This record gives sequence, structure tokens and C-alpha cells, in this order.
Amino acid sequence: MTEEGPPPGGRSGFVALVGRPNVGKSTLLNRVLKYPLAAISPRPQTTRNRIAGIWSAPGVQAILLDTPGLHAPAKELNRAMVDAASAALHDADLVVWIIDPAREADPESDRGIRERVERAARPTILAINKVDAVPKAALLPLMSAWEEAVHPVAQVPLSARTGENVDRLLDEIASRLPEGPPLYPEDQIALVTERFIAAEAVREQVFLRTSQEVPYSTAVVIERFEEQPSREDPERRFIRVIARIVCERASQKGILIGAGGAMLKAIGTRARQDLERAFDARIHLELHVSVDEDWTKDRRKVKTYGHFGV
Ligand SMILES: Nc1nc2c(ncn2[C@@H]2O[C@H](COP(=O)(O)OP(=O)(O)OP(=O)(O)O)[C@@H](O)[C@H]2O)c(=O)[nH]1
Ligand SMILES: [Mg+2]
Repeated sequence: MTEEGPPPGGRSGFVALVGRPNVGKSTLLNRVLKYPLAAISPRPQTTRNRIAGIWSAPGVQAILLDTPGLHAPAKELNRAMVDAASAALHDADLVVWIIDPAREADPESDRGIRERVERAARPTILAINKVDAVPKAALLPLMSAWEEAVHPVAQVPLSARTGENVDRLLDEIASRLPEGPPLYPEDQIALVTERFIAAEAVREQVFLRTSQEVPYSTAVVIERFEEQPSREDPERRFIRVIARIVCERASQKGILIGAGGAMLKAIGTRARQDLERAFDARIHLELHVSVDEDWTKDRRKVKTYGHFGV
């Protein structure tokens, strides 16, 4: 916030978090919200669509749009991902462009993203993430190179993982939002459904536990999401979830199920634990696996399985 603080009517607006795959956009979103909303993994292209989280502070509300990493799309699925990121750029009042200083020291290497960001013509804050993983001495020359090439309205070196300097980024965001009242109740933290969060928790485990093409061929469909009264603990919510993991080949189905069902069990156990914490509920999670050949290349199926439009 600026020295004067927010105007009497407050500030509010939409903030697009954009950048290459794997730079830490979702980690930053979850850190700000203090809630595991978006799936995070060491693999690029984890996020597939726009995920809106809400950060509220006295006099300020920012709707943060986490987006898929910008990349050259090869399949229909990737095209839909990049479209979702581009749409978020155009819906935003403010852009936070996140870079990984270990891989993007040279601003010229990010021309494709730069063109998109420039076309959106929004005030842009450059967030230099993962500073916990680079020598501090490397940051100054990097920041002056980016300053010269991109002219961001502010640059904030930070670590989404440790939380270092994230408050400074929030101050920069808060002082640049348009004037206006909060758009959503102040205790609301997301614009997505619990169903979507459940699907993402399962998909996150697939990304963390399988390799090669398997995570990129997988989608998760929630077939049932039922809240029921709990007999043992009437104070606590009880949610019954049936999810289907869709992959593209029989061989992938074999991997996802694993020897004696071990992989599916591991995915299900961890996703259930994560959801119990996130929802503060007791969860019964049932998983099934099915094959839908080449769904990632089929526009219609990408729409169905990709949660686009959540
Ligand atoms: N060292 C370090 N690692 C980080 C930091 N932020 C994120 N990461 C790691 O970077 C990897 C990618 O993080 P994500 O948040 O999934 O990145 P993303 O930009 O959302 O990636 P996509 O959804 O694939 O575009 C994960 O292994 C994170 O733990 C950070 O501040 N420091
Ligand atoms: Mg992400």
C-alpha cells in the first residue's frame, strides 16, 4: 500500500498471474491465500485452466487469476491452456509476470510472453520468484536488464516457497488496483467449486507420482460429490467423492492402477488426506480409471475433461 493507504471506498480488481510453465504461479497463489487451492508439482504444465483465488485485506480485494504457463501449444489440450492464460491477461486490471531467475536471466528469451503481455496493455509487475534458490548477487544485473527491456511498474524479488517478500508484492498490487468496493464477501477465498478442488487434488497426485506422458494424458472427472450427515461426528462435514481418472492408453491405465492397485491406492490416500485438511471434513474418496484414446487431441473432449470454464 502507498503511504497514504487505500482510498476511502477501497480498491479492488482482477490480477492475472502469468509466466512460463513451472515458475511458481500456483505456489504463489496458494501462499497468498494460505490455502492449497491450485495443484503444484515440479513438472511444467501442471495448471490447466484459470483458477481464481480471492485475497482480501482491510480496504483491498484482489481476485488473483492463476493461469497455465505460457508455452507453444502442440495439442488441443495445450491450445486450450494457452487460451485460458491469454483470456485472463485480458480480463485483468493488473498483471503479475512471474519469472524464474535461474532460467530467465535474459529478458530476450521470453519474447513470446512479452508480446502477449504488451498486447494486454495492463500495468505489469515483474515478480522474480525462487530467490531462495539463486545467489543474491545475480539479482541486480537481472533486474536492470528486465527494467530496460520491459519497463514493469515495479519489480519484486520474492520466494513463493518460503514467503520471503510476498507481502511486498501484495503491497504493490494493493496500491495499483482500481478504486472500488470489494466484489466478493471478505471470507470467500475462491471462485471455484469444491468439486473442482477435489479433482485438482487427485490430479496433483498423478503429477507427483507418475512420469513421462502419463500426467499429460490424464484428466480427473468428479462423478459424484455428496455431502452427507456424519453419524460419528455430527459437527464435522462428511463428503463422499467418486472420481474417475481418464487416460489415453491401456498401458497408462496399468501404470495408474499399479501392481495390485498400489498406485491408485497411494494417489487416493494422499488426495483424501489433502482434501480432509482443505475442506475440514471427513472424506470418502473412491477412484476409478478409464481410457479415452487421444482425448488431449480432441477439442470437444478437452472441453469436457479439462474443467475449462470453471
Ligand atoms: N526453490 C523454490 N521453488 C519454488 C518456488 N516457488 C515454486 N517453486 C517450485 O517450482 C515448481 C513449480 O511450481 P508451480 O507453482 O507448480 O509452478 P507454476 O508456475 O504454477 O507451473 P505450471 O502450472 O506448470 O505453469 C514446484 O516444484 C514448486 O515447489 C520458490 O519460491 N522457490
Ligand atoms: Mg500452476
